[in-house]
Amino acid sequence: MMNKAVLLACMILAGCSSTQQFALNENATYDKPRQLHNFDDYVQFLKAKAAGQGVSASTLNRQNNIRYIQKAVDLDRQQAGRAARRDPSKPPVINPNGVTNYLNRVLTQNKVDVAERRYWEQLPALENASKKLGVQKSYLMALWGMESSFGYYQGNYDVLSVLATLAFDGRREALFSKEFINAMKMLERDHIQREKMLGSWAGAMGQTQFMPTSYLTYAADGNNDGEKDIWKNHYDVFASIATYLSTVGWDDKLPWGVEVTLIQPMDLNESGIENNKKRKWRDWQNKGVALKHNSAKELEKLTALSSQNADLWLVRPDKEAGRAFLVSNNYRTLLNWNRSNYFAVSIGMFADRIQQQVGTK
Ligand SMILES: [Ca+2]
Repeated sequence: MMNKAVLLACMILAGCSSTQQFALNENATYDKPRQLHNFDDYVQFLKAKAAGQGVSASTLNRQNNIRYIQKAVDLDRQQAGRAARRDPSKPPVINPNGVTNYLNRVLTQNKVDVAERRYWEQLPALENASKKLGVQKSYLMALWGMESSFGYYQGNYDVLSVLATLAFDGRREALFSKEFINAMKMLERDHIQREKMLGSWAGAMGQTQFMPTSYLTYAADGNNDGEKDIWKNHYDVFASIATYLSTVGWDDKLPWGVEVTLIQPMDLNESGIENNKKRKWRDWQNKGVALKHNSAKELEKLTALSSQNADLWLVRPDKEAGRAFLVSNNYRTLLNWNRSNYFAVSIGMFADRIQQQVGTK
């Protein structure tokens, strides 16, 4: 917004020391070369943008030792490289076992066993969040287990440093500079102290692995002590996960979905989670969609979906040759958390297995 334009608290550039802040508009761009000797200067540029969004000079000046973390750039490029490596002139190679391979890797029996133990340990905190916010306990467990291995892996990178580094690197500058500014807002509001503000190489924090923007939007105080502690307090961890899901549309009367089989060929265009592709169970059934497994558990889920007259979408992550799923809006909610079909299917199946193993929702 131009009327909130550049506001110079320090008018005479020659007189600016590093301890004085000037504020920059959110659309300001950095025009010096992205070379390591300019990194500290770039950090000042990001701080000036944070000042433009109301972060105080005292908060900004207290954040020293924001360092360039080469490892974060390497990991980010590795991730981008995997997506870009294929020859763009050739059609993408689809692995019909993509979902299965992914599930074999992330959803092991050991993980389900650990989830069962943790479930009983954390029952009061799970109950609290589940009842107050309307998300089944098994899904809170599944997200907690996948995101941080039940709180065990939270990452120990200095969050301001990795966010500044990834913004400076430039591949996703808009995203990471916004996260840097929101991390500064977290410090300004005293949600966390700098030395404890640790996270993954991409800046995801705590047992929920929230980015700063998600923290500011969805973190919740589950034990009513005035703090939203996603790092150490399980009441806050589960309340935060549940607040995220319920805010983006979770319905605890519905399961995520069921695995299906197509008894007659269906055009790939019928699948997808766009609004205009939703149908009721009867319509899908008439088009040749059937339950893949006729177990009591799958029948119970299908009954919940059909008796609620839920909108359902057909999802085929590995295209024609791969597995197919009929999913509720809850699945779309999981995609809001992480835009990967593999991830969303793994959370749904993990929740099902947790529920089955503990014998209760
Ligand atoms: Ca709390």
